[in-house]
Amino acid sequence: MKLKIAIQKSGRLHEDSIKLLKECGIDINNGVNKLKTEATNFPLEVFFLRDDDIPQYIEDGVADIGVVGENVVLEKKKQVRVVEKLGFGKCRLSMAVPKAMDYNNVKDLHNLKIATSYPVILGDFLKNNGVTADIHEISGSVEIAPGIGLAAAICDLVSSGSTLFMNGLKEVETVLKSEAVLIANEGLQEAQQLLLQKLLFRIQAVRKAKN
Ligand code: PRT
Ligand code: ZN
Repeated sequence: MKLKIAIQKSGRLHEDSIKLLKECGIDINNGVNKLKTEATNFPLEVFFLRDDDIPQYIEDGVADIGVVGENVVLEKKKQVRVVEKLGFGKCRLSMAVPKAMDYNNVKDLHNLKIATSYPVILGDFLKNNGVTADIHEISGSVEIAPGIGLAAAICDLVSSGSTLFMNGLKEVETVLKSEAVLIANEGLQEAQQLLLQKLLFRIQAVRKAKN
């Protein structure tokens, strides 16, 4: 019996996800271009996937647990349990507008065309603020949208803020603060649940030692 974990194949969360397992004393053969591998000293199978696909795989039970940004969990709205915050991959989902725009509050977004890769979270945010706007979903390079006349504002992930700055944009609202989280299937079998507890115990010890 093994616990199956899904982590990002490549990208911002990949290294830290592997590092977390290492710090938990779990050795994995991390071959390049592999889709899955196994831990040598813990009953763990590791799947390497695109982050966007991870919530679905967990909901379907293809993997038992996964590491993914809270932003992705909230956008995908899958039936998964958020087990633990992991303290890396920190960023925020923010609204940004051209530097020259006279922006006072969220009502200034009314009737604007807003580009984002997070239409669900943005839709909820606008609704909660009583704002109607035209959400334009694009999958990447959101920050260039205002510059090429595709949208008047954007809603995108920010960490240092330098990408916004380089594109002549200013951050005007924080929609969501996010970090990597451990998620789990909602109907884990008892054996998997016990393995998750064991892993979680190690994760918490590692995190405590860092604080
Ligand atoms: O290939 P795959 O689909 O798996 O990866 P991806 O390209 O969709 O995601 P990836 O690797 O870019 O990000 C994975 C996760 O890392 C995100 O879902 C977030 O939870 C988290 N994260 C943390 C970030 C950032 N920081 C971040 N800065 N994700 C994206 N960014 C982008 C941001 O959108 C901006 O365009 O990085 C750019 C630079 O940010 P600044 O503010 O530092 O300039
Ligand atoms: Zn992705």
